[in-house]
Amino acid sequence: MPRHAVERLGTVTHLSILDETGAVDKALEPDIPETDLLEMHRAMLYGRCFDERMLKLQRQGRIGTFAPIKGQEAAQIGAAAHLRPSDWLVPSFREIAAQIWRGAKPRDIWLFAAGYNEGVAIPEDARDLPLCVPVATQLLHAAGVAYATKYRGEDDIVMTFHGDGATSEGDFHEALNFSGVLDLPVVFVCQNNQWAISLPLAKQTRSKTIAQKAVAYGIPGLRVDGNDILAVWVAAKEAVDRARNEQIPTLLECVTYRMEVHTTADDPTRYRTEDDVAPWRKRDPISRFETYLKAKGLIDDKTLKGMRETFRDALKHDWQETQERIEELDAGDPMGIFDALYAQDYPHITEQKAYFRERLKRERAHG
Ligand SMILES: Cc1ncc(C[n+]2csc(CCOP(=O)(O)OP(=O)(O)O)c2C)c(N)n1
Repeated sequence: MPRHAVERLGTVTHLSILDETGAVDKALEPDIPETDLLEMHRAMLYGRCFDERMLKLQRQGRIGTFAPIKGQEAAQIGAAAHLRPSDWLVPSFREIAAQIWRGAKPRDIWLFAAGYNEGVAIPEDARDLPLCVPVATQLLHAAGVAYATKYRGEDDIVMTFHGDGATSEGDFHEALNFSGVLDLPVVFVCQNNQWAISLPLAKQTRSKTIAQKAVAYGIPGLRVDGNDILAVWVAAKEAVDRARNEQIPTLLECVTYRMEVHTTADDPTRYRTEDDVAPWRKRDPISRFETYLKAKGLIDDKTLKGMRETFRDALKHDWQETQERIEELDAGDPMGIFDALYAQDYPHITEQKAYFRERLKRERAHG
């Protein structure tokens, strides 16, 4: 026969366990210890409170621009929950909840957002890369880190995050191909939040799903309700175990929604309406998880109110400390940005330093 199917490409599955009313599919419900459920809930709620606080700080002119996470807490915590401290987190720029889960301090996040290099210094023992603004470049960093991990014979894995917009970048495709062909222990978590600034998903790709893009690279692709922490947890566990035990990368698409502005420099009323957003308010990842936890008798309204108050007080205290530090700090020499990021000089960094030093000199000479 001159034309025949070469291969059955398989089916992309969509997993949902906790629906938007908080009802659970008993057959699929994972057996997660109660303490872990509560810890994940705490991280999601704290992430939400932190995000709200950060938005206020930006609106008051105290910090610079940032990318809010509202609505995407389940996608981040459900995935990051499987990382061991020695695993690697390679974020984009919208993963504050995951970064805090890994140990990032509010003070450092705020110092960075206020423009101080001290906030972006990588602690000696951390295996978290700093946030990465050039869209999709972090995916190649993640593949490289995974390659190094494998080369060293370590059993640590890499988890990297990206948006739906990032899948239109060449770096995304190179990273998936490289990881697939070299059998790298990496999990690509796509937070498909339906928007890349003002560009809706329908204009981003003709593909029905993001997960199916994995098929082209011969790696597993999974799609989950990204606002369902249980579904994200189950799928991410599968992906992390596969990366660790079999050195097989996975593309995990979490279908979610960007409830807030793209960044604080954006005005979404110019390109989407309340009718677009309203259905997603009902799908909020935190309230549905709370319904589930209440049904299990693990939390009640009084506890929730207390948690919010505790977080609010802690954030107030943390901001006071950050402010005191800002007063002590001199914005200083812009060259310091290199010191915060690189442990040693590499030839291309030396070159960039020389270029930047010259440029600063020229700019200063011209006032
Ligand atoms: C290489 C590159 N091109 C363009 C931009 C400007 N930019 C910043 S965020 C963004 C959209 C990213 O969308 P997506 O990947 O879906 O992530 P989201 O912002 O929704 O989390 C663009 C185009 C950039 N930062 N880097």
